[in-house]
Amino acid sequence: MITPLFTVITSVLLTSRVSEAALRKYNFTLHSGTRSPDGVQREVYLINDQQPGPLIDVNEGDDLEVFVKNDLPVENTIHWHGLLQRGTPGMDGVPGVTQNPIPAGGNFTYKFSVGDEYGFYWYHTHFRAYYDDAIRGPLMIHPSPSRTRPFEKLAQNDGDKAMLLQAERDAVPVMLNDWTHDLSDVVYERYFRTGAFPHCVDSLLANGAGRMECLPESILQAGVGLGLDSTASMGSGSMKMSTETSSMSMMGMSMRKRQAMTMDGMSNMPGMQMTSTAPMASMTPKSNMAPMSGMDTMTSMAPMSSMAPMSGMDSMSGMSSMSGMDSMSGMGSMGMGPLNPKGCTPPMMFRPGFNISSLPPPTCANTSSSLLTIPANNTQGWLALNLVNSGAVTQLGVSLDGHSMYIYAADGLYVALQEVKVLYLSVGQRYSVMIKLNQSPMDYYLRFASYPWGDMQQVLEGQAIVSYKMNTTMPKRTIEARDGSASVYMLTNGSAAMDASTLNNDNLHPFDGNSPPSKAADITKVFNVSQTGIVTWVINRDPYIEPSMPIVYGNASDGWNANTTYHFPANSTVDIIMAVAEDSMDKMAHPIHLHGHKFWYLGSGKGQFPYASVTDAPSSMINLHDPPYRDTENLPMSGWLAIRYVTDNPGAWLLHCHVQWHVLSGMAVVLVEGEKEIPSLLGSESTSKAPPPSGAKTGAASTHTPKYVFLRNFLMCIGTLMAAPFLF
Ligand SMILES: [Cu+2]
Repeated sequence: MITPLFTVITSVLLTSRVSEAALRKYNFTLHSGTRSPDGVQREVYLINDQQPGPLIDVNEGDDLEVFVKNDLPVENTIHWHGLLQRGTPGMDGVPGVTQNPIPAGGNFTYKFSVGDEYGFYWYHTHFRAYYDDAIRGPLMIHPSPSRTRPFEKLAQNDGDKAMLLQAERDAVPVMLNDWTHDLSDVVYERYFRTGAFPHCVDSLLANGAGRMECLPESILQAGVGLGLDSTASMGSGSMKMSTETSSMSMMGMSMRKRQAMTMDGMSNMPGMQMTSTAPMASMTPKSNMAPMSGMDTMTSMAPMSSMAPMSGMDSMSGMSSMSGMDSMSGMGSMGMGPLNPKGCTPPMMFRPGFNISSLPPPTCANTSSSLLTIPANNTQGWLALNLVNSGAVTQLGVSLDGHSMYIYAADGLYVALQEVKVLYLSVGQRYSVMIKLNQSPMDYYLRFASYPWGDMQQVLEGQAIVSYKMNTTMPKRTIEARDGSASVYMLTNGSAAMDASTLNNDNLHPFDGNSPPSKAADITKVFNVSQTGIVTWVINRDPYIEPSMPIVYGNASDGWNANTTYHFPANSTVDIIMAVAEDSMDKMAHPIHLHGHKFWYLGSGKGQFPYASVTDAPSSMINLHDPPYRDTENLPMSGWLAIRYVTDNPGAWLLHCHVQWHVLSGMAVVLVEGEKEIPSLLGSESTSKAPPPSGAKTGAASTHTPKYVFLRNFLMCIGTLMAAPFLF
């Protein structure tokens, strides 16, 4: 699975680090509070009074001990997203799989070593969807100095190299997430009761800061295509319209045969000043189509050759008469007609007896809450950001006005460097990016926008500000407006502006040369991913039901022999081929996350995977040579995804969709490996918890069938409503 040279290097590194390993201790208190992260007040769940939670900041090789006191009225766990928990299968923080939930008023101490893992991760509660209520935070493992960095090639000299390394050391964690004004329990109860999938959020936050920004009526009427017109009557530019038109390019996943992206993009174009406001329309005529996902069936749409980028929202008010969307009238049946005041297409499905009037009327009111400001000291040359999509449901496009981003790590690990203007993050994914601070000293928007996927869409953009540290004698220019600016690379609907380069997911080759075992897999599992009911989503046949006793406890657990639990022999190469079932009620994409492992992303594509195993597939379809190695990858809409991993980490590991409403509705399985070794690895920490501490009985009750979930949610909502007058 790993090249011999890599193994040797890793062994040397490990050996050299052992003496430096430190024990890092953190104390977390989970509690309720009231916050207005986007200008609208609501109850939030906080860690140490913070949203997001504290940064866990450790070095490669360190041991970590996190004491979690749960002062919330609900159960919780903390999962360390992307960390392998090698040798500590009881510390992964999944209720019913690796531990009992921490009861209200209870506590639990997580102890594990980060070993030879490094890079940017995040942690979040894995109980229900409570991370949407803000039980989440960033986790940074600083790599050993002896590791070679992919960005070192950006350095012209030793001084540059030192600046790059310092920028990496100072990298700013930026947690991006969608945000709703209701508690997650309320959102899920509404979904379960009405069947209306909650894809429509209220705002987008960066490190817990954002604002409500309502779209003009013209865009609401125009729909997800923004009403951009093929006649270029806006005269200010064009939207990048990939001929692929599929979710593939938008979701950062890709067809292996996709046309190579232009990585240098606009930055190499003569006369292209990043801060200029030169009309982009003059640059390159475009006839490609907008890469709006869910539009695979729309490739026959009339070309909208030069769709205007969003100029500032105000200037769009004259767009209502634009006819660009006329050719998209067929979208009505796909829910792509006018948008509601939140910028959303209407729900596609309801339970019998429910309809749009069953839902709270969508409203939007502008707020002026402050945005996250990231200081950038341009005397230091470079700024590094650690980006994560820590949201519930929204896939995000990200760009920084006027700057390229050099992607140097994906899901923590170093990758072959890519220069892009726009990158896409599925829920759960991380990217580390290096930014050269070579533009006019001023403020620049870091934009993050919901990009459409499947038939449920929302036009929504949030911003943070990257602010160059100023020499006081120099007048500071105001922030760049969107109006036709060549320095704005992404449109409000998450599309890349004309010729703005986007991340090529297939090219995230591991920088250390790590590659999968080349021989055929010992086990190939084919999982049909499907919506089998309005509120039932599954990975193969059956909805996942949280066991009342953790699966790591062995066959005493009610989940040990569940239909959604798979047992794999130790030290085997496993291929998992997931495909959206042809009879799935909805064919949307799913960000798939595997616990306990990084996996090699061998390939993805449209339709069903046409072979019995990856060995039978051509190399244009399956990459066994230098595939990306990560922990979260997209299963494309109406498509397939193939991953490979080696069962070298005894434990019970959840494989699930990271969309919170999907995993709550059953979209998960548990993969058990090395089962004979698990008991000896649980240690006193876990065994002392069996039987669970007093109060955890409610956790045991989390053996929730969907029906039970509904009942519990419903009762909680009623309880909340009844208690409301006393709470506020
Ligand atoms: Cu999903």
